[in-house]
Amino acid sequence: MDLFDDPARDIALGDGAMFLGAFARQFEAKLLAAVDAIVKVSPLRHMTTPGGHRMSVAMTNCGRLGWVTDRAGYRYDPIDPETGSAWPVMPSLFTDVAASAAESAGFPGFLPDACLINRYVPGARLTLHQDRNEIDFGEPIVSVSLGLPAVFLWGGLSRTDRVCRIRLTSGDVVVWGGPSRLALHGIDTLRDGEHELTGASRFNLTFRRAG
Ligand code: MD3
Ligand code: FE
Repeated sequence: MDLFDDPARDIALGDGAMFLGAFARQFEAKLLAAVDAIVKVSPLRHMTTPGGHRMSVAMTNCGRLGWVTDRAGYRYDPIDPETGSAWPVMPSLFTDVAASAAESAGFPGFLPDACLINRYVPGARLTLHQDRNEIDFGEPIVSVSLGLPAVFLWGGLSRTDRVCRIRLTSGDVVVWGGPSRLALHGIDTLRDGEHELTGASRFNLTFRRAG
């Protein structure tokens, strides 16, 4: 049996990167209800990269800071540029799930101030990149997958490293800290499918200490 097919399993993916299989499975419905409430205030939108490309992933944020991109660059901003107001407050369930996942992976005391909400529909993808807009690379990043499965691309620290493919399903959590914090990563083109809670879509919550 493939290790990744076991529904509840923790696997070290790399130095500081920990896969917590099904860690958030019991909170799926509540997490998605909170996402629904957030997108009513700060809607999902397709942002533009500094190079002028429209992202296939639709995004919004909650928490004190939100990740945004436009022709001027990538950054964290306390104001949603679409609404002109602060991002919705981060629900305590989000903070609690992120902090307990981080602690399970060996990073106690994680207190996220930014949650990026990504929505993928079939055909959407996220090309290999590094996350380097945060102030302190010593802080881990926690990601929670919800809805349709996706293939996560895990590229190592150099563009010449080979890329591993890891299937992420609803409720899976991955914590990226230590040397893995600056690894290249992405999401392969989402395949068609139907999930009982999200229909033909996948959500990813990415928790960060951004500023
Ligand atoms: C590995 N999101 O928003 S989460 C992103 O599923 C992003 O939406 C993907 O990459 C998604 O920037 C992947 C997993 C993830 C997030 C941050 C990382 C993996 C990471 C930072 C360093 C290494
Ligand atoms: Fe990323």
